[in-house]
Amino acid sequence: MPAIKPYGDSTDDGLVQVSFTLPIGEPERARQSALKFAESMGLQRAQVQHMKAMGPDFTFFVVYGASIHTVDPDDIEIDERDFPELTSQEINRMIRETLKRQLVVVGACTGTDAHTVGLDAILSMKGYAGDKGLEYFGEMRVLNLGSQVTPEEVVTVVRDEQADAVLISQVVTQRDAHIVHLEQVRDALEAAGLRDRVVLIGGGPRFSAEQAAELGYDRIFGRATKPSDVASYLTWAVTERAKAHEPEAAPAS
Ligand code: B12
Repeated sequence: MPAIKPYGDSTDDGLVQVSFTLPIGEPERARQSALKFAESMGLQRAQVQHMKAMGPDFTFFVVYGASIHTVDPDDIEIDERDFPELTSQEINRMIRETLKRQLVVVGACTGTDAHTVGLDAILSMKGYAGDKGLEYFGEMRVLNLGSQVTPEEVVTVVRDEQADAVLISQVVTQRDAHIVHLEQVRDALEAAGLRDRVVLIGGGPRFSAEQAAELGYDRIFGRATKPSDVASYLTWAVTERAKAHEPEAAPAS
């Protein structure tokens, strides 16, 4: 496929609309600064379509212009799903047959983060976007610890409940809080000798799957995650792990 440009009014005209805020109040200087900034972003024939003072020292802009840049879709590596998509029947059956007990899931928003809607979307029976959450699965036992949970509380519940999986949600990204909070849970589980006993999953709107390795998580889920994807991954990962730890069958005598 050839390199492509955005489509505005006609093929390859490159027209895009961007919005941003500059920390400047004085209107004409702000407007010209916005145009100059747009030009330095590679926008030609830029026009300020909308500008609005945001208090005395800030101005919000919507700028329209023709981008000089192109993108070749063939250069892009798509993160292929590396776990099977399972139906709810398959999920319950796999857990029953492999674990022979319920799969125990502990979920929490840790640190200062009080955004629980994303975690609830994944865990609660009502789910998200027409998809049922993990509580829907008869073979899963879900412990939703809520928000502002400490890593130590997570460790205690994981140990007491002999959890198979830990799901941590982080929404606020200011000062990299989402990264720090995930690392704290990982470190606390490691210090307690529990890290290898659980499938550790992080999630939130500003994460991407590639961050799992650098954060020492088994999987990271980002924006608009479907609960059924998490249920499929979790079941697959926990049952694969259980099979790998099964004692070898004694040879027939
Ligand atoms: C609702 C909301 C709140 C509510 C939260 C109520 C609650 N019980 O959750 C309240 C009013 C308390 C709140 C407070 C604050 N908020 Co707020 N809030 C939002 C808002 C409007 C919606 C978030 C939401 O519910 N999304 C819907 C869910 C379903 O989406 P989601 O979280 O992305 O979750 C999905 C995926 O990410 C993923 N996922 C999420 N977690 C997990 C976990 C796992 C394990 C997995 C697998 C997947 C997964 O699956 C979910 C389903 O697909 C957003 C703006 C926005 N439109 O997004 C701001 C927003 C998140 N808030 C923001 C801010 C700044 C704050 C405050 C700091 C404001 C303030 N100055 O006080 C405080 C912080 C409070 C705190 N200590 O955390 C900023 C965050 C900026 C940033 N990037 O850091 C946002 C983006 C608004 C903004 N544009 O500035 N907020």
